[in-house]
Amino acid sequence: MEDSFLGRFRKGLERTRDILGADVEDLVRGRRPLKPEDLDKVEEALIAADFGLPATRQAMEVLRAKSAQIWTGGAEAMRSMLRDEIRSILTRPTGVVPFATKPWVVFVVGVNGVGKTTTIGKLAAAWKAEGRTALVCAADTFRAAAAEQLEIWARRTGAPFHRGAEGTDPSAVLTDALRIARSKGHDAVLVDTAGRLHTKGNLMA
Ligand SMILES: Nc1nc2c(ncn2[C@@H]2O[C@H](COP(=O)(O)OP(=O)(O)OP(=O)(O)O)[C@@H](O)[C@H]2O)c(=O)[nH]1
Ligand SMILES: [Mg+2]
Repeated sequence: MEDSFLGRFRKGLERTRDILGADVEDLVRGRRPLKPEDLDKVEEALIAADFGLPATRQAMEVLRAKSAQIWTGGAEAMRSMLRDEIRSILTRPTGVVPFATKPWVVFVVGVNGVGKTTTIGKLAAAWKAEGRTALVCAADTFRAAAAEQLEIWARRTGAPFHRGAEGTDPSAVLTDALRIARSKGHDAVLVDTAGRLHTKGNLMA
């Protein structure tokens, strides 16, 4: 495992670490005002380190606004500034109270094969054990046999199941599922969705 997966993972991050550790830190080590050329170089280094454009833009805004702090505090100030910024972005959304609505609707989304359908089976079983009923909705109308796989989980857990015909609009399937859940008084609707990359903004919307 170490050699195959973790080893490869570490190796994959090496380039990012080298670029951020050497190139970027060298630029801010000198304790002097950051010149526009320095900032351009930092931007290039972040892109080369696979930060991606949106994250790089965000990081550059912070670095530009706080370049005076970097000037006095050097590389360590820059590191802690970026660390704080990342932490604040990762703050959990507040106000999410499970089962605050009836039905409580949960969309399970993620990359293909990551375990969405299995997770729905587990949630349905766990909630059933707590005395709640969750309607399982097959909104993956894209991949062949996706609904059948979900139906197996619904049968195993004794959860009510709703699907549409293959290729139909997922939102139509969901609308029907919500209507059923409301009329039967189910506590939750678990929505299985077609696998997609989280970076595909149009498919996530
Ligand atoms: N080891 C392990 N395997 C898991 C886990 N969850 C799911 N799997 C396995 O991963 C494979 C894919 O799981 P699915 O639940 O079908 O994944 P999915 O995200 O619904 O896949 P798509 O619908 O194709 O996008 C199956 O062989 C599961 O048995 C887990 O927590 N641990
Ligand atoms: Mg699935």
